[in-house]
Amino acid sequence: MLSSIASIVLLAPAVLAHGIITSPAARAPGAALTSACGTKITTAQKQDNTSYVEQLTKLATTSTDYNASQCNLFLCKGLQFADNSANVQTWKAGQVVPIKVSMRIPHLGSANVSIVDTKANTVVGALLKDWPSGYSPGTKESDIPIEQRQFNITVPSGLETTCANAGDCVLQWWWLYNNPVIVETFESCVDFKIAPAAYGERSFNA
Ligand SMILES: [Cu+2]
Repeated sequence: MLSSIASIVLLAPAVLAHGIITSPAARAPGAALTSACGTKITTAQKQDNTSYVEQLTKLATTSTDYNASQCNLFLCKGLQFADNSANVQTWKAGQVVPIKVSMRIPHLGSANVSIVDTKANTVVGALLKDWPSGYSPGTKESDIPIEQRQFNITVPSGLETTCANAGDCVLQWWWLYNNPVIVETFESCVDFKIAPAAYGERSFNA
């Protein structure tokens, strides 16, 4: 009894943050994260898979093993493809993909879903979902409209080259809480590649 109370007290400081893609499988911390971003950032993300970017950039300033050239905390929170290579989705242009997001605590803000070219670190094409405001209202997860937590995206065409290989592109869910005193940025990434169009689906110039 006493020991269980003690462990609750010990766990209390690890406040859980708020958001992550729960389906398809999103990037998670592993050995590649440690080598790119360092031990502190990896431990923080292992303790809380919904941590936010600003917690991690703060840890980076005191991490001797943080490698800025390998760790971009504003792309997938620094999480690495090598730690998620077993969970690569294979999609085709035009395919409708259901996405599920969990937000443990709502924070009214903005959000979007995009495809990011990971080498160039740029969004490719149009946003697949865009909530410029009004995202994640309320005080508990069930207050958040279901269409903000479970939605479909349609895989765009024209990515067959840019996103041909796993690791070259991610689907990134991005959620920003930006009030006058606190900024919290949440990111969660799904690895995918685009399957080439089947032979009969290709168009040729005669
Ligand atoms: Cu918060």
